[in-house]
Amino acid sequence: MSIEKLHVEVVKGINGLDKVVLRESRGSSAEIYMYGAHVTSWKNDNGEELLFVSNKAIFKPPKAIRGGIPICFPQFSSHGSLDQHGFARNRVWSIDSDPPPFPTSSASKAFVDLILKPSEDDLKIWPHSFEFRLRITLGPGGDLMMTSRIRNTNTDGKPFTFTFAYHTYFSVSDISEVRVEGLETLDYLDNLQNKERFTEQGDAITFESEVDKIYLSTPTKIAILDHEKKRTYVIRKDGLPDAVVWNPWDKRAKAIVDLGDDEYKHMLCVEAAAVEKPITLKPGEEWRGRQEISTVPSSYCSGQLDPRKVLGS
Ligand code: TA6
Repeated sequence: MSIEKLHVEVVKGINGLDKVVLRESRGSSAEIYMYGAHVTSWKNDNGEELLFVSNKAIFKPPKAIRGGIPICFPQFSSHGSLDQHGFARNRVWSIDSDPPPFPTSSASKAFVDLILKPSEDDLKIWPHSFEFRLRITLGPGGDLMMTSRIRNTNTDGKPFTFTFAYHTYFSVSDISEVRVEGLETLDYLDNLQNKERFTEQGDAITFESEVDKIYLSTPTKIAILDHEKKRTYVIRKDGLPDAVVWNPWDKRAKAIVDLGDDEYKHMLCVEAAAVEKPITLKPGEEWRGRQEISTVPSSYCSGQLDPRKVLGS
């Protein structure tokens, strides 16, 4: 295998769909379907899968893939007139062979640039010209970085407005044993209570029933502590003030056709997002939203994981 192919390769995935495989020398890897620019796998140096993808996921357009990292654009959830989560997750993206330069170039050779432009049909449901460029990079330490650059290319002089999320499904050993740190005491909109606004109480976020909340004005760093795996996911984000936390729990999981009845136990969505304050771009303007996810081993400290060690670093 050539050096380039070792780091970036386009192969056929499920149902003959094209996917890009990124590999780093130490053994980590990531897989991205061109359908949706959808990250469906992110593995560490030991080959352990870090993202949840349902056993019942349907890899067939127009259904979005259940799990991994769907891109929600130009609409998050039902916050608008488009179908749930917009259309970027169920369009076939292209390789962007000549992307405009990034201000900082990464040391990694394992990256891919993808682009989505609206089709004639897209313009009928969302009448705005745009260029959505997405760079996905696997860092030398196995961290996964995603940078979205969205530009208004309207020639009619009109601005457009959108909401956005990286709808990341993290793989967890047991949802009941997981804590999220960094969102405590923040305000959130509760999707299970007519999107009403509440303030989070208590120390950390733990899970014992369905959760579907949009935390507002969140810090740039959030941690998911998986006690059983002794693993902590760290999410760093930029340009994305909100953080959505979702787990469907047992009843709702049963109503989702492409999710196994018990699979909710092994997934947690923590989604870097811009929802409460939609983004408006004038023609020629560009928005940038970035998420970086990584893992650190976490150990017990008098019976509890010590989040300060994680969030303080
Ligand atoms: O991000 C949370 C959410 O908007 C939930 O309300 C839930 O419906 C979930 O996304 C999954 O949406 P999907 O359209 O992929 O079934």
